[in-house]
Amino acid sequence: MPLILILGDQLTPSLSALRGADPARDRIVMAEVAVETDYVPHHPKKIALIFAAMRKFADRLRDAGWTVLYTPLDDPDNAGSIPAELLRRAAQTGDSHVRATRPGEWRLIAALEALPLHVDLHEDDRFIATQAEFEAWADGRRELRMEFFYRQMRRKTGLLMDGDKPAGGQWNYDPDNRKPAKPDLFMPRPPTFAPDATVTGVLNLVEARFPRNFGRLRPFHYATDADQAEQVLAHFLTEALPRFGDYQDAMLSGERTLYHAVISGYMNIGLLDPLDVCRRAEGEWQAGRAPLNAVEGFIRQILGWREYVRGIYFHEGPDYPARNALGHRRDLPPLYWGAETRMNCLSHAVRQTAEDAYAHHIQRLMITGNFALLAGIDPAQVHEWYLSVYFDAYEWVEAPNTVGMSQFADGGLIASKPYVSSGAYIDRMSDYCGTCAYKVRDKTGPDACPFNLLYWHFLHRHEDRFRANRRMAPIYRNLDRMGAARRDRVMSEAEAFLARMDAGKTV
Ligand code: FAD
Ligand code: DLZ
Ligand code: SF4
Repeated sequence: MPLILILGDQLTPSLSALRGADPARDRIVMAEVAVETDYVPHHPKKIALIFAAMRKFADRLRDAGWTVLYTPLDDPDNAGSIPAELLRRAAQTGDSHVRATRPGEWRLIAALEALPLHVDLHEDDRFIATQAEFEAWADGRRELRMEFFYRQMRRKTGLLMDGDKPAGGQWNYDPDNRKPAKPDLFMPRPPTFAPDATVTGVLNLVEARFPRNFGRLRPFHYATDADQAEQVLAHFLTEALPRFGDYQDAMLSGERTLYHAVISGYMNIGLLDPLDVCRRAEGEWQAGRAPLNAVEGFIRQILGWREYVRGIYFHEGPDYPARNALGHRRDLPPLYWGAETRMNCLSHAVRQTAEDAYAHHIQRLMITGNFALLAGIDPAQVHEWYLSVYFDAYEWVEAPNTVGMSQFADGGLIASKPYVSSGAYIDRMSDYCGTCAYKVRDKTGPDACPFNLLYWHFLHRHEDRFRANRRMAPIYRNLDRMGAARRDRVMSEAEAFLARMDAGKTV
């Protein structure tokens, strides 16, 4: 009789580990454990979301006739880790077989494989591509670009396909999707959910156990079961999807979610099915309720990026999160953990992250990620920050996005050029600069926007690597045009800024 392990991000009734199992015979093991809560200092909202969703899923399994051996975090017998809980349950029940769906993190896979029990790991087929499919696609390719993997996934699923051609004649409508947003009275807001008894119990536990973790626990109104997650999705499809494309890269101080779906946290723990989400979005286009540029852009994030980064994580192996191709060594400054900063864009992104455990993609990539890359922060510390603070952060998806896409620490495996920008891009795409203590138009001087100084500092210090990059040639031509005296001034002001930051001064 096997024990069936279900992890906190595997809350799906059709999970491969459950398939073929017998509720009358087999027992399910679920556990809230310190090793998982403490391997990075997760945001309290993230821990609360996982625990509440685990408890509700366990109830649902019990209603369906399963025996669930569930260990809450404050159970005096809690053995503290997933392997230790499995050993404890094995000793209790006399079972020495474990069936599990492959975890989304090398660390936990290794821990399960090291158990002195017979462990069967089943493929996590909640993803649209199998790892074998990704490996076959990657095999022999010089470059592993998302765009080509995405086209293969379009062909495989038939999503937005017109026979063997992309619907509308183009694979990618991104050139249409770069508009800044204006505040709008009718901006959609994702549905919120008042805590029920289960959620309240979890909130009290998390409050007592994680008082020092970065981030605000309350108010908490995320969805914590599949029905609620479905309401969030349904609301997004009707209210926000039609404008998702147009404003995908926009940032506004007063609007934290804009036209984004805020569903990653639910998809990543199994409350929503990615293929179903894509088909539902396609249906909106087919019904004439959402334009193709929006629907294609949205589907690409899930069918393309989400599947691709998972493929990369498992293709590259356990050392991937530790890569540091640019040799960046600076410590993550305290402003990432909420210390004061005069940079309005960073202040907004970090405050929102502390309050919501959510920031949308462009805030993650072009504000917090951009600054860390420009400032030369150790990518391992950046990785730990992102893995800790977002409600959707699991290593298989977070590490490729942070280490690869955002910090270029994989040497350009995911990104063909680094995602860096000066203040001008942030000014164009947001309303942050108008009320900032720094002046976005100042390139040097006491009020110069730090993104302006650090942008050139980054390009200058990594000239050997990037000057030959065809896509960066125009940028290096601008650096050349700057002239030696001006360039030296920018570099010394950038150095002075970094020295102040390293000394713990407010920057
Ligand atoms: P929307 O903008 O509405 O997009 C819809 C869905 O597409 C998302 O729910 C998500 O599932 C998927 N998606 C979009 N972009 C990506 C991407 N680059 N990679 C994978 N899936 C994507 N996403 C996570 O799920 N977990 C993470 O830990 C995570 N860490 C990130 C770290 C950095 C540095 C960056 C730049 C991006 C990260 N992302 C991560 C990707 C992306 O920012 C989030 O998926 C997105 O912001 C989630 O919000 P949403 O549901 O409103 O997304
Ligand atoms: C992230 C997380 C946390 C905070 N806590 C638990 C837990 O107590 N029990 C559990 O089964 N899973 C938890 N998780 C999710 C795991 O860390 C996740 O399964 C791995 O990181 C693999 O993606
Ligand atoms: Fe950010 Fe610079 Fe704009 Fe200030 S001026 S908000 S630091 S980009």
